[in-house]
Amino acid sequence: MRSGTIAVIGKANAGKSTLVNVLVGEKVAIVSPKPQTTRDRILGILTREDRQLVFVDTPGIYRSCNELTGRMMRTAENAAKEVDVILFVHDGHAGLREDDIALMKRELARGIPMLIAYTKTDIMPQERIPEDVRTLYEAGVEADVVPVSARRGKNIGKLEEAVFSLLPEGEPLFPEDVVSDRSEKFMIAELMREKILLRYDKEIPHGVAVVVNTFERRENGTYAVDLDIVCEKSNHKAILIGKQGKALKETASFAREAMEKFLGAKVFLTMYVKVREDWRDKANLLRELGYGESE
Ligand SMILES: Nc1nc2c(ncn2[C@@H]2O[C@H](COP(=O)(O)OP(=O)(O)OP(=O)(O)O)[C@@H](O)[C@H]2O)c(=O)[nH]1
Ligand SMILES: [Mg+2]
Repeated sequence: MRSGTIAVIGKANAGKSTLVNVLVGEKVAIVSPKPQTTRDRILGILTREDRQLVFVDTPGIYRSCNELTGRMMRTAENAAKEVDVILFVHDGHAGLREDDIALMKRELARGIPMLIAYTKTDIMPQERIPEDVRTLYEAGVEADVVPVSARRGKNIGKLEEAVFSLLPEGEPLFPEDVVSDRSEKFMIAELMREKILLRYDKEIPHGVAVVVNTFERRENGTYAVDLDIVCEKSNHKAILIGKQGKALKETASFAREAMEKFLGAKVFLTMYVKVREDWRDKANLLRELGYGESE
């Protein structure tokens, strides 16, 4: 039996959460086309007869511009300590730049076995893959590169085997039926945030926090969910709600569908939009909204 933890790190929007979801085979982390989707460290756990791979999904590496992103960077930084393997996710489609190479070298310097998942190969010219692998080799990035497409499920088994081969012998850390360390209530809040990320632009989704006030399973098997959508400016509130509440109604309907799929039961969803002026820059509000400093 081999078991261990794998820090999944890389630039914002590289495709880390998508990759963790396909490796685990279940949705444990939300995904969106916008950078800074993941705000917390989330464990995604894959267990087979001979192995347990505990993936640590992290917020993407991004230039921090407020208290929230500062905390996100520290979360990513801390997650890469004391793991067995670092899985560096590189967005092949975005191109290989000097700063990508510098980031990879910085991670290699930790002295932890590292693999590079070169992802999004489904949307890029195939001849660029060996070219980039050669560039990495010539730049002295001493890590195996596994080209994958998380979206098409290509080479995922190969990536799993490459990770597996780097893990130490050991007993599982989690029961075999557990796929995440996060509660259903956490995922409900995240699914709401995912649909907001998809629906709204610019600063609006980045300035939203979702707080679940009620999450109850009723006797008939349905769920009652009541949540607050907290934004940072009153004009954001107006945009979130939209003309005659249309934007919010549509977003809520997508979120409810996703929640029902996740819980496998009918959901009754109610919500309020609240304003907490500039909450992303206020440590006390960050704590109140569930973004307190992690360990
Ligand atoms: N075509 C293609 N798109 C992908 C692939 N993997 C991820 N994406 C897309 O890339 C975008 C970002 O994916 P995420 O998984 O949220 O990226 P992330 O690295 O977790 O992003 P942050 O949490 O913001 O740091 C989404 O629109 C995904 O659908 C892939 O293999 N192929
Ligand atoms: Mg993510």
